Amino acid sequence: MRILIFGGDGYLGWPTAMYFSARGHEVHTVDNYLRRRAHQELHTDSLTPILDSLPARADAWRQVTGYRIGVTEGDLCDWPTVERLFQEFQPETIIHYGEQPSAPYSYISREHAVFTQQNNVISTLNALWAMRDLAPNAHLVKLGTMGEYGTPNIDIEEGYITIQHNGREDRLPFPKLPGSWYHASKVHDSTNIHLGCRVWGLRATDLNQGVVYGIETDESKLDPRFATRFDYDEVFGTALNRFCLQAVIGHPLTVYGAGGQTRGYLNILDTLQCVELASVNPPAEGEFRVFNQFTEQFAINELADIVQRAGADSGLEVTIDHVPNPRVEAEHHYYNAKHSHLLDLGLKPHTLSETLVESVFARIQEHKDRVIGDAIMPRTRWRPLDQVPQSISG
Ligand code: NAD
Ligand code: USQ
Repeated sequence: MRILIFGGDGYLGWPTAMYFSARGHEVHTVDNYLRRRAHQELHTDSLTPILDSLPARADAWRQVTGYRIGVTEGDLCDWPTVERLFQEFQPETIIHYGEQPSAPYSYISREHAVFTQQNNVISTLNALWAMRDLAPNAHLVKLGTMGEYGTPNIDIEEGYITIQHNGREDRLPFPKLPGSWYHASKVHDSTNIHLGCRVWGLRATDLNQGVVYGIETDESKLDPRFATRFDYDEVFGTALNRFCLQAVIGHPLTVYGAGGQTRGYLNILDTLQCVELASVNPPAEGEFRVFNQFTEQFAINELADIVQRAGADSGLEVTIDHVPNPRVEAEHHYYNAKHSHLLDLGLKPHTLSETLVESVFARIQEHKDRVIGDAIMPRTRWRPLDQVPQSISG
């Protein structure tokens, strides 16, 4: 397949580019280094050293493996860039990771909220228009998020729910209750992609992904220059990755609030499997498919306990702190999200275990001297302290 990867310099995009390239696909990546610039803005950095640019990464990959990964350094919000890419590369599959992915980043200021929604919504709209005019049979594999659904007090279905109302029945998009300006940008994307499928007959799969953890893939292990980024700071680091790093450097685990917040999680290896399964099994013309992409669900307290036990096995003394929650979110809630579509296509999940956490510890140990300690504690709040009511229900 000719696969165009939006956001190919990112945590997930770079391993995906190597994964498909190693399997003989023709891969072209696009990135404007938004993520690298955001880290400069916040004085943070990836724990793992990564090469200076996407062309440098692609060169190293070609030297070692003989495979070529194409690169465009450009902004997906810039229509001429997107138009040229589609004209020249003629993609059969577009894997769209190229968005601003952090909920805290979208709360830093009004400008950050506006930027997040502009960047994410416009990049996706450009992809839809490019598909309509230049690649109408291509398949858009779009990274959405489980956080689009929020935490409703009913089971979460995969994208659609059948509703009976006043004696009539319909299958409709599952209700969305995003918890951040970032998560809301993904809801807007989903609405727009669905519209493109209904009106223009486009093919798309929305992968509502849970929180990803892990540092290594089969390809990244081949050479230190193939490492993907690994972030642990309060803005870009995600729960389990942050806890693993905190355990290694002797920082108390930062459980936000009561720790009953439950989310879907998956290993980075399973992101690669899922994206491949979606890509090689495209939807029909006009079909907007939604897959919930995670393998297990955990409450934050459970993750902290797993990391603490893995720490004990590795000789690390791990303590757990309940820090005041900087977010506005339910801390005790019902959560049962369906996730069978990818399993039906053949997904073989890597489940979370203490052994797996210990292997992440080992990789973190290697780069421990690069940790920026004051980037760990949460500072970005969903609302100013003086506006927080005595009790928050969710
Ligand atoms: P990332 O920030 O590492 O990767 C996104 C890449 O896209 C970055 O390299 C960034 O520079 C690039 N990008 C952003 N806007 C761009 C634009 N306008 N033009 C060109 N390039 C642009 O993030 P990630 O963790 O790899 O996430 C990838 C995708 O998966 C995101 O859409 C994110 O919302 C989604 N996702 C991530 C997770 C997770 O836990 N990491 C979970 C669910 C969904
Ligand atoms: N949390 C803690 N302590 C921490 C960090 C987070 O308790 O140190 C809690 C948060 O309060 C939240 C949960 O862990 O309840 C998840 O937070 P997160 O920062 O790991 O993940 P989130 O902000 O939801 O965003 C991440 C990715 C995003 C993706 C999303 C998937 O950054 O790109 O869309 O996970 S999901 O959560 O399923 O929507």
